[in-house]
Amino acid sequence: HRVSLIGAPTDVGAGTRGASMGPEAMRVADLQATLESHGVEVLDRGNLTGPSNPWQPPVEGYRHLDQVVAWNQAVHDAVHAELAQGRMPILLGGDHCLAIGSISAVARHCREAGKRLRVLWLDAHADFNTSLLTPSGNIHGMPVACLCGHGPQELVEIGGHAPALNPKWVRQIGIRSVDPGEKRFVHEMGLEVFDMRFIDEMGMRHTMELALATLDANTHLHVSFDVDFLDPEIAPGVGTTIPGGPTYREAQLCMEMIADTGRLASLDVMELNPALDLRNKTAALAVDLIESLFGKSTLMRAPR
Ligand code: DIR
Ligand code: MN
Ligand code: MN
Ligand code: MN
Repeated sequence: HRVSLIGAPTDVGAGTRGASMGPEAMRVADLQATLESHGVEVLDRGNLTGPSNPWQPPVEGYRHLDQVVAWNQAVHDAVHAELAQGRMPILLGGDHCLAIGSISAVARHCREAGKRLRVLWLDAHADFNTSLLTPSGNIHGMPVACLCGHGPQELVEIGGHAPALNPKWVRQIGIRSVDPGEKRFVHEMGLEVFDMRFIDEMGMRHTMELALATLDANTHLHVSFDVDFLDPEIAPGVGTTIPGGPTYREAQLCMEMIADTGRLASLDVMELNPALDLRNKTAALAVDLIESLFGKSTLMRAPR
């Protein structure tokens, strides 16, 4: 692997300030050296720049739409440039609205390179709101819908080709907070969601076997990791904590099974909020889990 770290220090899409400090917190938690210790070549491209957070109320169902578009355009260009050079981008967020820029770039690269795409969305939330469904206007609650073609034109068309994603390419894992209108829309669009009820009943192992089924040698696997996926007992440093998430062991297994596929080709690590963290422990946990994504395991073992 040749990895490029891209910092996107903004919280323009969120309802709580502080995710803008996420990239630096992951650097302080030693992300680069940790990956290098596993034989990964890492370039830190530094931070992207964009508009500051004006902290305004929503307009026609969107908060900070112009700022969100500017940041996503910057993310799109940066992520696509790394993929075009054969590198693996790791986007350090920043709030989860930036997955629109990141995943639209991944989808564009897959079209250009003739690859199949599979997106794993690890999150407490479905992020499938639209301006009409959203209770908050916060665009970090809308990226999956935008990527599937439901959102403002400026965001839906950011990769030049709309929609960026077919809902069939997406698997959501860990979901436990979906707004009422959003719930109907998830159902209507046929999104494949492995919610916490499913994980409780089937276990993380079976869940991941299903979510990772039908990958092949030509599949580009993108992981969009919202840190609020994790149980808040272990990961308090996020803006929207929802109880009842995966435990430390479940999260490790999830990451290790993704690593075993050998298909991981791009990654977002989003919504880490150092202003709400305790001595950077959520950042350290995120780095620990990223290590597992890159193949750290207790023993040498053959992938299943
Ligand atoms: C909620 C919260 N569904 C909203 N979304 C969050 O405002 O749309 N996503 N926090 O990560
Ligand atoms: Mn390309
Ligand atoms: Mn979330
Ligand atoms: Mn999210």
